[in-house]
Amino acid sequence: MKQLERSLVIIKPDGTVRRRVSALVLQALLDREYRVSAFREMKVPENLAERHYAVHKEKPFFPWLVRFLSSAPVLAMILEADGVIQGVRDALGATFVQKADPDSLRGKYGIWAGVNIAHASDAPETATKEIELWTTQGGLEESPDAENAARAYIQRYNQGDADYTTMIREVVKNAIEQKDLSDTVLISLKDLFARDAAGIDKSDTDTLAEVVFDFIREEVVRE
Ligand code: RTP
Ligand code: MG
Repeated sequence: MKQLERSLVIIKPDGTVRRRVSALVLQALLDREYRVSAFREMKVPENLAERHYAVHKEKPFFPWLVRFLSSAPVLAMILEADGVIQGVRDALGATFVQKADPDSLRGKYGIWAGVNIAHASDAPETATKEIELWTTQGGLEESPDAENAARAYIQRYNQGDADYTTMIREVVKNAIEQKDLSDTVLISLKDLFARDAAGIDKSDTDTLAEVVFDFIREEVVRE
């Protein structure tokens, strides 16, 4: 029997701490009829984040990217279907949030630039490598229960109308435009990332806020 194509997909910390947003992203992926063969909420150790993004090791943003992925829990999963690799990337949209189609998942829910709610494998060879890495080093396990775990996550968190995307984007955009690196910005980010973060430690949502604040600082200093 031909094995279905597989993709390693991660809802990054900025997605996962916004519980309803992550449930909506997950729902949108499952609506595309992908099979979920592994599903795990987890904190990413820095050495796993470094290995996951090893292709970007020489880039100036690499240390920031590793801190971002490790800041707060993520949802790591393996999705399976013919064409799943390109399909998930199409659903996510362009890497940089401002360049992503407004109807794509990054366009709807991404925060700013590379703070873009999700990762997805970009080719069959990288998918194989990433799945090997996350199953051997990240405790991600293939299981017949994975699909139910993903559906239970959606059921639990897709209620209500919590979506702080616009508010968080406004804070980031205003801070960059006004070169505002005051405590008020950091405090606002800490508040917003904690609002819909059921079950996630405040220290983790605070760390994510600090990582996003560092991104703002780099943007302001670069100009
Ligand atoms: P991903 O690997 O996370 O699925 O994203 P991608 O393929 O669309 O983009 P890639 O080029 O692989 O970049 C990996 C992640 O690094 C961050 N990034 N920041 N500051 C920057 O210039 C910059 N460039 C990339 C983003 O979080 C991006 O998703
Ligand atoms: Mg990539």
